[in-house]
Amino acid sequence: MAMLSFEQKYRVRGGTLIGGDLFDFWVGPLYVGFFGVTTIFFSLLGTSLILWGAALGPTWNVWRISIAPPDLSYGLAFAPLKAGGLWQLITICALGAFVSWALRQAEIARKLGMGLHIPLAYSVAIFAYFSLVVVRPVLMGAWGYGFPYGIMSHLDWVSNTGYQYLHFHYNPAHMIAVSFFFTNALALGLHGSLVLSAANPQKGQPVKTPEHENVFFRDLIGYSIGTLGIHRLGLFLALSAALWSAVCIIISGPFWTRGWPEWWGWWLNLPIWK
Ligand code: UQ1
Repeated sequence: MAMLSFEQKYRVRGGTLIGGDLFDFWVGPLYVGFFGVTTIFFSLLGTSLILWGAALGPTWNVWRISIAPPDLSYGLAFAPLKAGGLWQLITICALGAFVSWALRQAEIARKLGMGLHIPLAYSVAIFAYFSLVVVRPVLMGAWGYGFPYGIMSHLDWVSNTGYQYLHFHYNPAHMIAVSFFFTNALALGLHGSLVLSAANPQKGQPVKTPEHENVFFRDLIGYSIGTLGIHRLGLFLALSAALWSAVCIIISGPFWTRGWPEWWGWWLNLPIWK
């Protein structure tokens, strides 16, 4: 079916999560919806607050602009705008925009009768951000544990937070997250190259089918996970990478306050060495 007639067939009312027909229309190629409106609202407001925060700051150098969370002394209270309150409002806007975007994905998926895999996957990315700026700060008792919004400043935050635990690579959840990130890159590298190799045969040859893809991997390693399976594996690896990233930072502070190398003392302390 040509895309235009396909779109016409599915550009129908319904599938919305809230508000019935309200905002249930398209602008050009884009679906609007209630959550399209809230996405635009939070994005514009959040971006304006970032620009305001930048205007208050000492520099317009894009690398150095930074909007910091409140001082730790404010605990979990609201801070004055110029002392971290802007960071708090920007965080609310960011979460409002991200969650609106996920719900807009869900509405579009419902309209098309598709599964909710995309909003679910995107929600895991939102959860990783939520872990850094809400879950961990709340567990630690101060918004000041959130990371600053700036290109260099957030890198400094990551570095400093890592060194607080002496050697963050000894964090077992960090190890698992990194392993998932690398395995995810391996899987996408294998998949992308396999699909392109099948779609780009030698001159004059017909494009190859998934049978060829299966046989390639059976010849190579005796196993093919299949065309659907590789996408299930990819989604699992990607979501696991983000979830273990969230775990590794949430446990750092709220559940383990010493250096991460010391955590491995459990191994040296096993009674079998006595
Ligand atoms: C694979 O087996 C497969 O099925 C045909 C794909 O689908 C196109 C792939 O992209 C890849 C990479 C594989 C091989 C992967 C494993 C885990 C054996």
